[in-house]
Parts: sequence; C-alpha cells; structure tokens
Amino acid sequence: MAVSNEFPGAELPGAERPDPVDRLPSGWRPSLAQSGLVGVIALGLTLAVAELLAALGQLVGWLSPASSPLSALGQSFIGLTPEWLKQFAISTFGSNDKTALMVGMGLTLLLVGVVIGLVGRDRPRIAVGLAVVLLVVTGAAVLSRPDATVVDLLPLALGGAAGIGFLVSAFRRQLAPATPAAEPSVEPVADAQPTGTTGDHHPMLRATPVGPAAATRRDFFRFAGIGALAAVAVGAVARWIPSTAQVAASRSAVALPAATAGTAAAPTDVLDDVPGISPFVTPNTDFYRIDTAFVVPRMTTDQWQLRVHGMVDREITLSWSDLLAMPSLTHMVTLTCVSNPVGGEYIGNADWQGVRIADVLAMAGPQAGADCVFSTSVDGFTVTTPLDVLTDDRDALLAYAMNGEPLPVEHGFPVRMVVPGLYGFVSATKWVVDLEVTTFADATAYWTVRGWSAKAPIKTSSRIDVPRSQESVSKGKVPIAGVAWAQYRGISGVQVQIDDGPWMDATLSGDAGADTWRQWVYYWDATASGTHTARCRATDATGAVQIDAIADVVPDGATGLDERTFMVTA
Ligand SMILES: Nc1nc2c(c(=O)[nH]1)N[C@H]1C(S)=C(S)[C@@H](COP(=O)(O)O)O[C@H]1N2
Ligand SMILES: [Mo]
Repeated sequence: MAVSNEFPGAELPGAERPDPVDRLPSGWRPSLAQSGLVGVIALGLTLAVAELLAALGQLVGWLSPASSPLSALGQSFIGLTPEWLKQFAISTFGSNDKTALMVGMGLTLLLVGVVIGLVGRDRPRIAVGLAVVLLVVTGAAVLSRPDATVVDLLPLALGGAAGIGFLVSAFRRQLAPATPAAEPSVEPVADAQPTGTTGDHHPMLRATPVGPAAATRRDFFRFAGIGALAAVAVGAVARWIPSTAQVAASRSAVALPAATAGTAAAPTDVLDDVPGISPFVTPNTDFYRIDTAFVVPRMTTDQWQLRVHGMVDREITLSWSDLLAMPSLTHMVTLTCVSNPVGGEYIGNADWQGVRIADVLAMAGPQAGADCVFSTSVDGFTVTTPLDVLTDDRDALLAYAMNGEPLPVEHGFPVRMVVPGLYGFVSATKWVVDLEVTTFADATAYWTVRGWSAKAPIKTSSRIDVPRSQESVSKGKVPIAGVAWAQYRGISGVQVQIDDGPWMDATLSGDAGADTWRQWVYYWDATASGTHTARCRATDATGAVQIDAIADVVPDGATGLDERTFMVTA
C-alpha cells in the first residue's frame, strides 16, 4: 500500500511495537504537545485553504455559500444540537447563543486536530484515516446544504489535500531515521568524546543535541512553523474576502432606523394602471444596474467605513453605526445613466433613505477653495461631484436603503451616494468608502479619464413606454404613455405628436418633488387603420423644452426626441 511506505514507523508489527523512535538513531521525537500541534496546524491549513477557495468561488459566482466548510459545519452543528442544549445555550448566553455554538464547534475542531496529531505520533496511517473520515463528514455537511452541488466540495477537497499533505510530511519528519548524509556524523561525534565510558551515550549528548537529531528537530520545527504561518496567512485572506453568505447575513441583520425627515411617499395621482407604463416607483429587482464591476464588490457593514479627508479642517472616519446614528431622511430620486440613449432603459425611480452628504461634510469642515468631492468605491471606481451640489438644498444622500430595504448588494450595499439632478457617473458612487474634498483641477474621475465630461447635469427628457415599437393596436382610444424627467428642475408638461400633426398636451401624474420623473398619458383617438408614429417632448419647470437635436450619449448625455412607430388595425 502506497501510504504505508510513507511511514516507516507504521510498518512495525503491532505486537512488538516498541516506541518506534527507539529504533531511530536520531534520538528525537516531538513532545505530546508538539504532536498535538501538528494535528491542529493540519486542520487549520485545511480549513484556511478551503475557506479561501470557497470565498473566491462565491465571488466569481461559481460556488454556492455551502462551499464554505465552516458555514456548512456550523449549520449542521446547529441542526444536530439537541433541543435541550439549544435551550440551555439560549437561556445561558442569550443573544450570544450563536457565538456560544460557534465557540463549541471551534473547540470540538481543535480537539479533533489534537487527537489526529497525537494518534499520528505512533500510528500515522490511522491518523490520516481519521483525517479522511473528518473530511468525508464535512463533505456530507456541505452536500446537506439546500443550495449545494457537487462542485461545492472542491474547496474542501483541495483544502483536505493541503492538510493531509502537511500531516504526511510532518509524520515523516518526526519518525524518519536521520538522513543518510547526516547519519555517519553521529559516530565521529560520539567517538570524539574523550570519555572512558566507551559505547555508552553520554548524558551530555542528549542534553545538547547535535548532528542528525538536531537537524531533524530543526527541520521539523521549521516545517511546522511554515505550516502554521501559511494557515494563518491564508485564513486571514479568506476572512478578509467576505463571502456571499457573510454579506447576505450582514445585509439581513440591518435594522433601518426611522427617518427623521423627508417625504418619500409616491403621489396619490400616479398612472400605474395605464397598461405597459413604467410604475411610478421602480421595484428594486427591476432597477437598471450599471457599473464597471466584473465581480460585485462585497462588504459587510462591519467592514464598511467612510473616510472624509482632503481640503477639510479635520479628517473624519465614520463607521456604519456612526452613520446610522445620524439623522436620516427619505428622498425619492430618479436615477439616470448618461449612457441612456433616447428612449432607453437606464433610468429608475426609488425611495432612498440615508444621511445628508452635507451633514457629513460639515463634520469635516470643507476649506475655502475646494470645489469638488472625489468619491471612491471599495473597488476603486471614482467620481467627481461639485461640492456646491453636495451641500445645497437638494439633499444629496449617503444612502443605505432603497425602497425600504437595505441597499441591494448590486446597488451599492452597504452605502452609496444618491445626488438628485446629476447623471450616475458623476454622482452615484456605489460601495462608497472615501470622500476627498478637493478641486476639479486636481481630481479626475474614472469616466472623465475615458473622454466623458467632468460635470454632467441630467438633461430634460422623456420616453414612450406604450405603444411598443411595431405594436398593433385596435382602433379607438389608444393610450400613448411614458415617463418624463428633469431631476432637480422638475417636469411641468409633456406633449405628444402623432405623425406630423400638432403637439398635444398629455396628462401628467403627480410627482414626489422635482427630483422624480412623472408619468404621462395621452389618449389618442385612432380612427383610420395604418402605420403611425408617436413622438413626445417634455418641458421642465423652468419652461425649457426638451432639446430635439440629436446628440450622442458621449460626453454628457443624449438629446433628441423618442418616437414609436405602431400599427392601427381594424
Ligand atoms: N462603484 C461604482 N459606482 C457606480 C458605478 C460604477 O461603475 N462603480 N457606476 C455609476 C453609474 S455610471 C451609474 S448610472 C449608477 C447606476 O446605479 P445603479 O446600478 O444602482 O442603477 O451607478 C454609478 N455608481
Ligand atoms: Mo451611468
């Protein structure tokens, strides 16, 4: 058997099994504590490697949360804990009962590691066998998770390979005879002693190990030390990469404070019942998503902090609990992407809750001469926003909730910026962790480097939702309907033109202030069958009419009128 060759000590017949080390000329073997430590290090290495791979696998979306052996074991541990023990834990540890269970699990694992190491002192094959059993049990725990698939076993398998590899090498070191190269040096050293006690080992030789015993011992310690360091380092990296499960747990643990100000309620006169129109409030799951993140940045609320620095009187750092303790408001704001083509989908309206950016900046005290806030996301994406826009009456927010829920991860959990009136690329930094008060002369944002404008207020625009392009509609009252927006200025009117006829006023929904879009509808009486084109244009509250000249989205937003060609059938 291949494994037995790895362990000279294990080859000894069980009956006359003396301490195998007695046969080793090196004369050294690890103490009980050192052997136990070997098992613990092997276990630590296994878990660290597996957790790191599981975290990475979840980040890129290949693995489910079940791939984390610790969380799978923890869940099973909780599941297998008898009811009386759970009750005992709850009544004894209160809200720390989960922690108590985790500590219990940690101690159990530690004990298992020690046992494997101790068994491995004399019976390495059995120790490896125990390790394999432990891996199989953990694998079963992984597969027992509802969302698990076979690939979720991969991190555990590779972690297990690392741990067993370590065990095997450590056992070899502690049981191996001295290396042939070093062995001959024993006799000369012993012989060189000018003592009369020929043949006997001098006690001094044991006390000051030299030669192969010392070499074996040094090698063993070096090896164990490297193993321990690797386990700690890999474990630290794994912990630092928050898993999907960790972030999901962090998000569901958020208790949103009551807003101290703001009126986020949608108006009562919405047009949601016009078939096919965009609902006044966009559900989170339908909200457009635009970012440069190949992998969605994942951060827990514990990991989040916001540094405010640069041209300020005093640099500050806010934690999640600092932010939640500040007065918050709810504010309905329609977000728009500069890349939204005329008639496009990159727009949505939500009720945001958060802290006024102006309040946070005031704590730091922006200095004279600053005109810009350079914000950075945890993934390195950057944005420049005019300081005056962030401090004026428009209530730009550091938002932590969207439509009454903690921010969805892909929309910036735990904290993002929401600034009424500016396109997202110059205002809406998701996963924001850093605000630097600076000047536009000194700071250049991610998209500005790539040829987009440094400043980009949203252009007044409107979109036709129905009829859809090339849709066939019946004669009679045909609703022509959609949305119009001019955030921070507000919409005062929308007009509709059929073919090249006159512009006719549409009916508007209410709004939730100047920062939200308004729905609109015009019921056109279709009398003749045939192909028709509908066009729309909005007027903002300053009286300016939507620009009809066609402009591309680069560098600061598209212009032109949306139109739809549709068929009226008999
Ligand atoms: N970190 C980060 N934040 C970002 C972006 C990004 O790429 N990375 N894109 C911005 C752009 S261009 C837009 S339009 C909005 C979109 O926000 P949403 O995905 O929540 O709709 O986020 C902004 N915030
Ligand atoms: Mo955007």
